[in-house]
Amino acid sequence: MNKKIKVKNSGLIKLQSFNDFPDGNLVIGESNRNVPFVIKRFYFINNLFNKKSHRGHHAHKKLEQIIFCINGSFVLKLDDGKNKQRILMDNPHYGVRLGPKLWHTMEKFSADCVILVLADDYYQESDYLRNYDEFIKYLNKK
Ligand code: T46
Repeated sequence: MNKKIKVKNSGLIKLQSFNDFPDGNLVIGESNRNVPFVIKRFYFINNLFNKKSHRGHHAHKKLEQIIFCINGSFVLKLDDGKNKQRILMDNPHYGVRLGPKLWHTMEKFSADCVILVLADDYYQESDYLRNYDEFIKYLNKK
């Protein structure tokens, strides 16, 4: 995993962990501590058996999220309208902040990949920018 994030409205979140090898790892996130908001919603994505799957392809207007790959791996592509970055998500101890106005795409999933996302708000379709041109226009609005 590349630990230097150069796009805006992002950053790395390190979770606390206890390694009890060979009896497992315990990995912890807490609202307003290592997770920089109060978690109102979480969702996970699994069963990524189609190697050609692409997910994401959108940005959010206001939503704050942290994305983790808690098993397997995938490639997260970020684009703040100026800078682009690809991050290999293969370390369950690190999450990536998906702040507002950050176009994101997920691809190249391993079959055992499990993605966990923490969000600071409930689902609202009106918060999504699902068209790239609309996203660029939204960035230049204010
Ligand atoms: C994101 C990336 C990382 C709901 O009804 N409630 C929900 O909480 C979510 C997350 C989705 N949905 C519905 C909306 C769509 O009809 O589930 C369907 C699939 O969602 P979407 O195509 O947006 O899934 P992804 O994987 O492209 O994006 C998801 C999140 O939606 C998005 O916020 O940032 O994961």
